[in-house]
Amino acid sequence: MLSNLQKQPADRIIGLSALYRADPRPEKIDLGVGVYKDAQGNTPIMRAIKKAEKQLWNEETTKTYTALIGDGGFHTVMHELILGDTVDRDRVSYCATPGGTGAIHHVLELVKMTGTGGTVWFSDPTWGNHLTIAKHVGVPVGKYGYFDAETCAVDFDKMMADLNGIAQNDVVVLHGCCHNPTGANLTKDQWDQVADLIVAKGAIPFIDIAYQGFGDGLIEDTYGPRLMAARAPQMLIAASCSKNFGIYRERTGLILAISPDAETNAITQGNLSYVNRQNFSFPPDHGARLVTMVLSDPELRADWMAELEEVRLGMLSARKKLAEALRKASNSDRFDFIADHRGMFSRLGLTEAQVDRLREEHAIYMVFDSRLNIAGVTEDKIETIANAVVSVIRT
Ligand code: PLP
Ligand code: TYF
Repeated sequence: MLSNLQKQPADRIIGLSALYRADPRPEKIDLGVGVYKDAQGNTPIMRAIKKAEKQLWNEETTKTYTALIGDGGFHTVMHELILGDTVDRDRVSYCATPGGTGAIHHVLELVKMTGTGGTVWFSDPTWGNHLTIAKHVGVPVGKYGYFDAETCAVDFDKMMADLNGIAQNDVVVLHGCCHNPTGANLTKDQWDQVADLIVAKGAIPFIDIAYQGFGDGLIEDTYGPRLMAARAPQMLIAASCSKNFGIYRERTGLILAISPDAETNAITQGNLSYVNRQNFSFPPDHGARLVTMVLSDPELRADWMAELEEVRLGMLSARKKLAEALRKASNSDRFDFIADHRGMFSRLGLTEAQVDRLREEHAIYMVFDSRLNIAGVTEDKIETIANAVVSVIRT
């Protein structure tokens, strides 16, 4: 039986991490996988999370199951964090999942269960797992234009033209903030236009928010999701706590599904519970509980917000310095867009051959599509990176 299985394509980002680890060159620089690193190259446990963990160890009295959809306290704090007071709770269903990836998978399963057969539209490009999960779940997939390879900014005209062709009950996936892999994001005015168009078409927005607090600020990064939630009668959200709470391996994510009315919402909630039960019954609790503790305790929350802001500002400063160094090294403004991008990534617009040369000749690892992780661009490496990039585009 097992001999009938076909080989599956490997994840190229994870494959790149393995290549990096195996590289013996001491000067190697990792700008690949989207994991935050500090100036020393470590991925720290955030202070508030560590404190909450100690407190939990002391106070937790049981490890019995939570609910199939996870703990209600987690739903409440995450609703407040992402949506504020833009939607009434009686229209929102929740479902805790293993990571944001689990949430994406379950949302697509839920979409399939509706039986409308709508196409799920993704930005071109998007996070690779979006497309593979959609294929695995078996929903029809479409792509809308998003990125202008020439300017490395959003190609908004193309995006709107493509979205103009969507049908009622189609689902449009939007990155809530900090687009992965490009780093190019919609302006407020563009969010406004996209929301109007999606609502006018009777399509359903599906927001993937995995980097809240890494872009323009914790609340600023919810501009698009909140605007959409205020206007769309129904909407789906897959949220990840991996990055902004630094709890990657705890697998902490949440679905928030907004229904048109409270009666429909009761059915939606039952279906989300069903989806968890068919996949693995109860969701993981540890990470969700830490997030709940951090967000509910004013002191822990303030400390978490301060540390997240340090992380955000550090990446913003790295953007400015890298753009500046590339301006100097290339004697052109070709890479100025890096300072305008937001979040953990920027796509530089290099060819795959140039990315290969960066790795082979300079020991600089970025993803094949020339996406770099800005958290890896530490002060001591900026010049090296800028000079190497310029050398591979010149020769
Ligand atoms: N969505 C995007 C765009 C991501 O980049 C990630 C990152 O890993 C996720 C979702 C989900 O992450 P996780 O499953 O680790 O929470
Ligand atoms: O895009 C990234 O680098 C992160 C981490 O299969 C990641 O989102 C990469 C690949 C993968 C899962 C997570």
